[in-house]
Amino acid sequence: NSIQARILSIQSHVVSGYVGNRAATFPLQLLGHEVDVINTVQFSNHTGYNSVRGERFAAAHVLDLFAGLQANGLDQGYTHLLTGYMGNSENIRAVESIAKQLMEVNPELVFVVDPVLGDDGALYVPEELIGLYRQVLCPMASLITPNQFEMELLTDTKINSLEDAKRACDIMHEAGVPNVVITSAQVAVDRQKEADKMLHLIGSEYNAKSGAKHQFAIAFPRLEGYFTGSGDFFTALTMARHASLGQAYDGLGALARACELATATQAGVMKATVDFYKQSFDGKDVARGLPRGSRPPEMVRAFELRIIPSQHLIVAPEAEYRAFSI
Ligand code: PXL
Repeated sequence: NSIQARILSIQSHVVSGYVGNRAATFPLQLLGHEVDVINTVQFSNHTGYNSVRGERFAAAHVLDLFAGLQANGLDQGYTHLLTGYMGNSENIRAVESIAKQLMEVNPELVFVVDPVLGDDGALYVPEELIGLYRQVLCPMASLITPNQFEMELLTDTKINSLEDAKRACDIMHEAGVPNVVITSAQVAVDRQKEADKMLHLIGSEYNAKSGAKHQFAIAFPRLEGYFTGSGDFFTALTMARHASLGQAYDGLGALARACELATATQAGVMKATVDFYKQSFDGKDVARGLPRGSRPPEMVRAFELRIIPSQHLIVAPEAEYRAFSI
């Protein structure tokens, strides 16, 4: 963990609970990195609760904070820029502008983009964001972490197999992204083992200079639950591990190792979260059948990620998850 990143993270803030910056900052710091934080919204809680108070900040506010950093030279020295949920095109344009300015200061800047569009076949942002991620943000990114649905939208392909996933990763490499992680996919291998309830992370690391490429998958158990913020947490973990491993890998391999460690932590924290939920409700699933937004708040709360009680799993995950080449 000797390599320390200096990160600017532009994401949501919630007073209570763990999504956006509240899910990303702590693991990044715990793994030894410096994190500066710009909040795109300040909400009382995430949008999975029945009600939400607070406000979304205008893109001009985000740009104003960045201008304030510049005025004092505080924009100097960032090694990484991290962004998650944006929700509208103005925010994407603001982040594009900030990324460009930071890349002028540091041409080696690592830009990590979680292209948040939707999940399980449902888009939860305006459709125009697909093109903006595809044509504007992703081509500037060093690492992207879409889920299966988001990857299908970005590449305009359907992912039914590991082969499909590899081809989709190649499309993003051609668009200029060296590190691609499909955070969870349900592909043919999973369906053969339906009883096992396994999902796969699919990663692809490409060196445009040498043409070398490493494509891999990691199987992990699918847990039933109503998780929120798990994508934000996972992207932060992957980024933190990748930043630390950096120069320890001469050739390819750093992305796969970062994903192994991030998957191990994620699986542990998700299990701790489910266990807490079950313990809180005597093992009963009190939200069964209830759609997002109409679940009892005490139940939504019981499903907040157990990040703080599981901090030992961030520092040193207990399980081993192994990447295999595909
Ligand atoms: O990425 C999850 C997320 C981020 N930010 C806010 C949210 C959510 C999910 O509900 O409500 C404000």
